[in-house]
Amino acid sequence: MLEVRRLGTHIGAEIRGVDVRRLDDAGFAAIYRAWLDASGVIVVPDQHLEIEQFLGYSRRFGVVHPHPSKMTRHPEHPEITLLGANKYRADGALDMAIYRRGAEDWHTDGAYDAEPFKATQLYALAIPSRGGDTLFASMYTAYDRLPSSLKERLEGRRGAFTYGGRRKATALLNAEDREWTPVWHPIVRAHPETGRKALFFDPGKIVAIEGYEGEESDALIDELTARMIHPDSQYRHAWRKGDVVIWDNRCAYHKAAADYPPEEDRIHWRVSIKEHEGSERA
Ligand SMILES: O=C(O)CCC(=O)C(=O)O
Ligand SMILES: [Fe+2]
Repeated sequence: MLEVRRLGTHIGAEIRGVDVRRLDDAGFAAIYRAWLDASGVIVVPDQHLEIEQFLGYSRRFGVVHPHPSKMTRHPEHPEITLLGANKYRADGALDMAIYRRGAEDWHTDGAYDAEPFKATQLYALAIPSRGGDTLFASMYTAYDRLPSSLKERLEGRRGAFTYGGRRKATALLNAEDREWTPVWHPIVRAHPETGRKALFFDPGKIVAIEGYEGEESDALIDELTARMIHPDSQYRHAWRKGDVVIWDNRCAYHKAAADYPPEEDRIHWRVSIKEHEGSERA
């Protein structure tokens, strides 16, 4: 029997009693409902997946797309990104872009794309003896708790986003893929399935907020950065081998802790999932 247990107060649920390789439509519908109800973070522990089974389960959530970082793609399955693989360079130095991937800022995945990723899903292949958690926080709570004057200032405004943002952090991209034309998204977005408003913001990818010039835009970005996360809006996931975790980039922020012993392995298969077939760069 499928069991759903809440994790954080505002975000996260764990599903027990399922094997995602053998899930009928009613079972998947229950998981999907729990996912929407849990602000978009679902943990399914103790799975034993081959790569095609992970892809097959991921495709039930939407359309699986290759990530723009070509150098971290699985050599035979471009839709799979390998997290944490090849983190030592040939000269023995730790590649910080790989080790600290996803750890610089709280973020949502794919804001740089005309159609940001609906979801991201990870499957844990190797987990270090300590550290290496992933933190999640609700974008619904972030929006709900903005002062009403700020909500008014943001209503209808769009942000411009690129892959590397203002820092131009593009180390995981091939040289020919590093130039990005900004794309525009509303900063306050109603979730297309739940209808709830969420703060769609990413300090590492936003370059400007529409209607504000230079310093004013930067000041507003700093204010939103300070207001996007609340201690009680979070769930911190401590990984176990075999965990499948999916998050909804339309209502959940995340961040890697990147604090594990670098000489140990922390490896995941990762997929980016969209709502639609897209024509974005891949
Ligand atoms: O490795 C992690 O914990 C998450 C990294 C990340 O930000 C991502 O995969 O999008
Ligand atoms: Fe991420």
